[in-house]
Amino acid sequence: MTSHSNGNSDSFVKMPTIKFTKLFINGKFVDSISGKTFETIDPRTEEAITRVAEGDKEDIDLAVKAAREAFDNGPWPRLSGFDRGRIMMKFADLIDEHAEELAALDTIDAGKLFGEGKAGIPHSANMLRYYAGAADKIHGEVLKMSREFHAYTLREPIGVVGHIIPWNVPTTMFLGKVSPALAAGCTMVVKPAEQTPLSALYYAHLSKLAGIPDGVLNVVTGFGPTAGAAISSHMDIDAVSFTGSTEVGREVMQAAAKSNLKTLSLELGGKSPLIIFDDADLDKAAELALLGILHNKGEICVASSRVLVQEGIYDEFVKKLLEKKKSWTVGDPFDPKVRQGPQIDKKQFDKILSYIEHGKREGATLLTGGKPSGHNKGYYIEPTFFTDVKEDMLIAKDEIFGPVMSLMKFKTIDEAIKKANNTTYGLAAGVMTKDLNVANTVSRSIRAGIIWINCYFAFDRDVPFGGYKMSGFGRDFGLDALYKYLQVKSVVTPIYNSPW
Ligand code: TXE
Repeated sequence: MTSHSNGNSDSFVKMPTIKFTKLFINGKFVDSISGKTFETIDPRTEEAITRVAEGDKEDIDLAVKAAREAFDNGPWPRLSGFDRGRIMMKFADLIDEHAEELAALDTIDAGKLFGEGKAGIPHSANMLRYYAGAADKIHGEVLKMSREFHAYTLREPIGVVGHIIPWNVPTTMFLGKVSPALAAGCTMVVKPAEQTPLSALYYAHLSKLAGIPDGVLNVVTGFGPTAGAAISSHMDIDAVSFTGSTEVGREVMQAAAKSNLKTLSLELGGKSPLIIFDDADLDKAAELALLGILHNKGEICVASSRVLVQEGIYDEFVKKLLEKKKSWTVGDPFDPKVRQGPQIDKKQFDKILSYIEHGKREGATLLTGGKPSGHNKGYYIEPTFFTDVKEDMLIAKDEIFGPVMSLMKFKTIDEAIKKANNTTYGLAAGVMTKDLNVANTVSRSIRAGIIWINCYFAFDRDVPFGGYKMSGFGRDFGLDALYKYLQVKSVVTPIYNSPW
């Protein structure tokens, strides 16, 4: 890495050297068949970092061919789970060794906080270790059937997997999808988001160094409607794991249905409620509400974008929230003092600002923020909080995917539950109260894939994560994610003259 100032602020940035910009197919970095490339933009400066190979349908075909060959005839699915696990452990160690460089790539490509990435990437590498430990514990069952027959089940890798991933947390997404599929013995094609191709290509390089055989893990950079769509409609891909918008999730599902009925898991958007009751620890509640919407600049599917506060503490809570916001700094994500970097790109920046304008027009009260955060360059937006938000306002219904909080008041637990469930989404929810009964009642009543009681963003690799309702189906993380890359085969055999 080379160090220099970015000229945009007084912070000192560590620019990574860009080493990998080509498609990774069958263990080699190659140009796209068309020879086309596209720019990847630094959201801090709005300038191109580099050009990356633009994969299209023909490149996806090549990558799938390599993955199919590696699955049908290669060693990876045939290795013992233990040996697959050893290679995955090596991959994880290499990631640890390169954490700083990888974190810097996610900072320039996605605007992620460098300090958080440096600490978080080894944590994400543990995903590989977690599933490596599970790789030799993939068992079927023995079934007694009847006196004349007995049966057992095998859990077999599902085959060639397509991972279509978004830009908001490039490393977590890459490792979260790839790790369980590798442990299961699958081979795969990953299409990173066009906004964030750089760390994915670096992970591909490290996978090769770790000893993952050629063809097992392919990375094709490119755009959604071309390379992405070629994955969802491919006749030789057995399963797709997609994270992204609900609209594209729907298209992926249609393409899967129209092609080979591949199995799917879809992790889509959210409009998650954080419910704060009168008896909650107010300080902590304000802290979590702030973090819940501003972490990763609100570009996080589980962001607590709807904060429901019980009327008895509402005014005091709002005061605390504003107090805490004072120490929240927006700026260059390499600067260790900064808590919030730039939005991913111009499209997202404009989308967020247009929702803010909508909120004002719809009659919500702008408590703070509401505009770009005054940097000369870069897609920076002020933390924005609205009060007097009504359930039917667009800012209370749509996923904004930015630092925009909608505050609402409630009187009773029933009203809180009703409001919390008044969404087409169902990804996450938080509840803050000292009353265990209230916490448990709310947890059971809310239709969402993860409920946090007196905490928020408490994720770990062993906790399954995914949506209810239009937030999708299927789970990432935990053993549930491993099982989605496995399929069950029942084997039946006769027993002659059994006395039992
Ligand atoms: O998502 P897309 P975008 C939400 C969030 C955000 C909105 C739009 O609200 O503002 O979606 O973001 C690939 N066939 N989330 O436009 O388009 C694409 O190349 C196959 C929530 O970036 O869904 C990328 O790799 N693939 C979300 C991936 O899909 C296609 C995270 C996601 O891009 C495709 C991101 C197609 N036709 C956005 N079109 C979350 N759940 O965390 C695009 N892609």
